[in-house]
Amino acid sequence: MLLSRFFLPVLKESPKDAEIISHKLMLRAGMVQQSSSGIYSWLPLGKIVLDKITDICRREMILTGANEILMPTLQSADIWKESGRYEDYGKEMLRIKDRNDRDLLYGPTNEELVTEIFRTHVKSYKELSLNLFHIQWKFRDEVRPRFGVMRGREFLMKDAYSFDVDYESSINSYNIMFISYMQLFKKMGLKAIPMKADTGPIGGDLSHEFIIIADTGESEVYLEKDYFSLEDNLKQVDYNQNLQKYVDKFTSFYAATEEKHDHNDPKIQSLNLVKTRGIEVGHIFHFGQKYSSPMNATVSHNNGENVPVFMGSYGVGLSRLVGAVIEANHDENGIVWPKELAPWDYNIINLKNGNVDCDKTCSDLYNLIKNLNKSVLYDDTNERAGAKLAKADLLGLPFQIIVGPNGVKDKLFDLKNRRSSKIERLSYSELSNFINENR
Ligand code: 5CA
Repeated sequence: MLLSRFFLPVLKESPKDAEIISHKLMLRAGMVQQSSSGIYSWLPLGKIVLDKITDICRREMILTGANEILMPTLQSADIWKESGRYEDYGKEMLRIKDRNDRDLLYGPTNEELVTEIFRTHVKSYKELSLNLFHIQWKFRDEVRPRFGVMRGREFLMKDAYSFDVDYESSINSYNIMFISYMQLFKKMGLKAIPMKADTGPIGGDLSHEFIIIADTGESEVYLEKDYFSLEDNLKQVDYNQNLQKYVDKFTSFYAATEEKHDHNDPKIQSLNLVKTRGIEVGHIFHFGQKYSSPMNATVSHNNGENVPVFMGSYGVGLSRLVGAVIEANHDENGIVWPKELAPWDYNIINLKNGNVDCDKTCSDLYNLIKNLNKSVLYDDTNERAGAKLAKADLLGLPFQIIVGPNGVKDKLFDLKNRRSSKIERLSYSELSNFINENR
């Protein structure tokens, strides 16, 4: 991508109304624009990252055997009256009337709608297990939308719903999702921690939040010191095997929020705990027959009896993740993307646009990188060198290749690693070897 052709409305000043660093950086880097309180337009740079996160999540869901569907944002109030949640949900739910005075709502979550789809079509245990997921915008009229896309009113969620004939197989489906969450966050280059959680308005008897560590996170967390070495050992698992032992292994490590646990708790002292902070990026629930009973979603068991189906639901906050990733990966100069989520792998910076040698060298490098199947952003604008370098740090691509008139004379290039800030001076062949090997 040529920067001169890319719509990147970078802000020079730090936005005053943004409270946290990820929100400030997302506005400065032209990733999003607020449209009204807690509601954002996604500009090209933000959209690229949101799509990368969404793709990784989607691919992992498909690996588990889940089926992708797409339910609408607007739902009929009738099914929510059936489940009993229409009144319970309170002011967080955006209620709408159509021209015929029918009650609609903008979905804050989809348990009811997916249960309605299920009960229309599935009648027998032979068709189970089934997991249906979708990726769709949600609306929750949060009392205090804040922190940009991290606590929005409109936000993008991946939500999956499992259906099983009995409790045991339903727990197995829950375990599959639990492990797939560990995998998908790892594939995003993030370290996620599962934590036992309250079930809130979704309900049920079993629930875990997945949080990623960031100093500025909303929840205080105690974490077993060796936890991440355990996570590092998690290879791609076979979702057909019994996953209970993996889940037990992860949950045997003690992670707890401060509110729920006492400092003097002997369990905390007996383990090697580190105090840190985190952001909730996923939440899974097992609620059995909570929706299937009132909504009469039953299947025939192999003993001939009809039973309400056992369900769980599994959410990932895709738009929240964009903010959370930045919250966990930045320095004083800007964003530092994990390589898995970087909008491009390389950033070529032409320090003297218009200089024939610089222009030629940069466009050769640009073609070389593309031919090696790596993605590249080329700053071919006429801005001054200092502003270009600052912008490159703000955008946070993993590697910068800095091309100026002096280096070009000697056929030498500066390769900067954004995370470590280390700069190496390389010849053209050293640079092309580096790009080739750094897959
Ligand atoms: N139906 C269940 C699971 S599918 C559900 O709605 N779970 S949830 O309420 O925990 O939401 C799932 C995830 O969406 C959360 O873990 C969080 O990452 C994200 N999320 C929730 N509220 C917001 C919000 N206001 N802004 C941005 N992301 C949010």
